[in-house]
Amino acid sequence: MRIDVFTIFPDLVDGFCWFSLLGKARLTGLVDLRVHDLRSLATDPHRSVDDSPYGGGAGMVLRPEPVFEAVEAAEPVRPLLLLGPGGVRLNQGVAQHLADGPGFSLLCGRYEGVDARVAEHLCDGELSIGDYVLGGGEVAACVVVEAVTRLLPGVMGNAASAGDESFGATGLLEHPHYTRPATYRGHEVPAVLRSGDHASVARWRNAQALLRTAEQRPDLLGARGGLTDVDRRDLAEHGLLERVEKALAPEG
Ligand code: JF5
Repeated sequence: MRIDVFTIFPDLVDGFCWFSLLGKARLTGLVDLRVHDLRSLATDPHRSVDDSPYGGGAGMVLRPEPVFEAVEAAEPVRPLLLLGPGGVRLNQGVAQHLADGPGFSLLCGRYEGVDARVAEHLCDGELSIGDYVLGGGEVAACVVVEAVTRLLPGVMGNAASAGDESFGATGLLEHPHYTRPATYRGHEVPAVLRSGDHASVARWRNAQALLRTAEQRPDLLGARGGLTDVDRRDLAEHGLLERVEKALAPEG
């Protein structure tokens, strides 16, 4: 998959994206990530990329020329998405949609904003990572690149992991995980996980995932269509059905 990122801080994005499984995927050629410096084509002595806003006001605006020229020189893979709080909200579905395609590109805004002609006449859409304001789109770009590339076949170490986890096939938060030691500072690993009974472990994990989701993110259980008969059975087996139904009641 090819991904192009346009930014005035290319080292920030490129550096982040050399770590861990994403860095490995770049080394093996699975991910062709190209980070472009918006200043690279600026010819003026100060290589400026910003200017004061028409109409007045505080702060600076990213100028159209360096952005249009950098994008046209790179011929990036489309869609080209502008990062900013006004865009379509990134979620697991949006990440999967981008992972299913041939690639995409990201433009990192900075300053008080980007000249509106960039969004209107150069970009294909806008993408947000959440309802808060960042100093620039670089960290948001890293979030998008990581969320998408880890879904690509062959990028994650364990092929089963991507589907098992939170927001995967189940639409639930994950069950809790444990590793050695069996007792740490007096806190024990649940006995069922050490029983060797895989069917019991699966029912316990489903009950735990349902409990966590009902208490922390009841909206996710609603979106999934509530509890199934199997869910009720697994919860009842562990004495958790009443607690989960209480958490899902209209008053919360
Ligand atoms: C940005 C001007 C873009 O702040 C963000 C952002 C928030 N959620 N998703 C992205 O982007 C950076 C800063 C200033 C435009």
